[in-house]
Amino acid sequence: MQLDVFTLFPQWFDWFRTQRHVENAKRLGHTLDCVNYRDTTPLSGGQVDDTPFGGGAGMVLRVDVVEAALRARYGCDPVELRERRRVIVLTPGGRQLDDPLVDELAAEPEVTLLCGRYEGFDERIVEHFASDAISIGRYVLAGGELAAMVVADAVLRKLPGALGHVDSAHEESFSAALEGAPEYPHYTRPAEYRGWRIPDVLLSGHHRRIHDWRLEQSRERARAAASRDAAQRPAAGDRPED
Ligand code: 6GU
Repeated sequence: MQLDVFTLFPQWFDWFRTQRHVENAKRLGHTLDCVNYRDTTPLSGGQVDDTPFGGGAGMVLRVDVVEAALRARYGCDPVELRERRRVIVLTPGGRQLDDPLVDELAAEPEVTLLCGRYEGFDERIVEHFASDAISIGRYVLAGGELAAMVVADAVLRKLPGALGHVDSAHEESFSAALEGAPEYPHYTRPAEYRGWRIPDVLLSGHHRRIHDWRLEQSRERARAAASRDAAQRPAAGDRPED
């Protein structure tokens, strides 16, 4: 996969690149490159954003600045680019990231993540240059960089060979192998600590029973999460978006 991140803060990704699975992905031939919008801005003084029409707080990333950055990188009109490449804007109102979406992105040969800053993007960027808009949850971050790292982390670790053990990304939380449920509990030595014993079944050496126990634990966690979410969710009609 060729993964490109457009940002005003490429140096924030220096730490991210040092992670084992990111280094492994690169060794396997995948790429992670950061592009600074400021390097190709057509505006003077390195300007990349502007005040919002209609007034209001904050600054908005300009559409001409993003077009220039995409053209310089891909050598084509960004309106056409999105037909052949996933071009994703990171924005709190986007489609919420989940395991199926991560799998979908991990199967793409080319992905571009566009980070906004301050009040975000001129909407024409979203409308005309992006193939997708993604959010990492229902809260607001100061910019898209941390969200881009979350997406990149989740996607890169899914690439075959990026994790040490081949099965590590197979039977994990929210995977199809666990019916989309959270992962079962893990234990390691010591088998007893302060009187807290690990479940006997895990010491039985009985693979079928261990598998069945784990699947049942996973299902139980899914049920607990569902009832917790139902209890937290305001009743229909009380939600601000209703
Ligand atoms: Cl993708 N961006 C920002 N700024 N805030 C967010 C987000 C993205 N996802 C959740 N909150």
